[in-house]
Amino acid sequence: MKTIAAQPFDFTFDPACTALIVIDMQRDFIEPGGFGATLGNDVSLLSAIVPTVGRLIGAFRAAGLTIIHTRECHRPDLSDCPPAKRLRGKPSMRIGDPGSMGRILIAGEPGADIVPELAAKPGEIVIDKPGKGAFYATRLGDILAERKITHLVFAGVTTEVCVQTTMREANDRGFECLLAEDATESYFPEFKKAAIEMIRAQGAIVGWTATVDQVAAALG
Ligand code: C5J
Repeated sequence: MKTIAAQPFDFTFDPACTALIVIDMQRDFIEPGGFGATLGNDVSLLSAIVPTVGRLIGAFRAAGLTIIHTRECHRPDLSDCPPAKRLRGKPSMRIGDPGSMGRILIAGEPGADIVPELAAKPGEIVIDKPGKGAFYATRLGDILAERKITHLVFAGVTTEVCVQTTMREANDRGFECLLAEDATESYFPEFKKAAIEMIRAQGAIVGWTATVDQVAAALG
């Protein structure tokens, strides 16, 4: 067993039963011209964490542990995209529209892919998800059960949307969850801060938080 001096108290885990889940580090959220930018966001906030997420992935690779990458994207015919999701708000382009990195948030398009620096290596799992939560309408739950995973470390974007939603889904399914706080980011720094605080409040009501250095030190 390993222990991380996490917040709000120590996080103890068996590495063999622990997986890293990297949420939606996709070009559509991180690079100019993608979904995040169509919503009026400053994507440079998100691109800044790419090296830190890379360090966390490297620590899990070095330890030979399960690594799962998710991508928020939809089928080309949009049959898995609720009209409410596509039509909400006033983005400059909607899901499925042609953009500078292909159709926005569509599976197989360049924009839906993970940024090249963090691309999955052979043996790592990539899950395409139509929702904000990675358990909804995917095989994630089955994959974790097959591998006897009980503990999850989270990274990725955005903290208060897909990362927090997936952590809450995982928490309700009985997983012990830790968020690597410097390997996640939001377009809204105040939302990231609030999400981290609410995750670990009330005795880790959703989960724990720690830095990448702390996680890497425990795995090393
Ligand atoms: C959003 C995500 N923010 N991956 N997606 O729409 O958090």
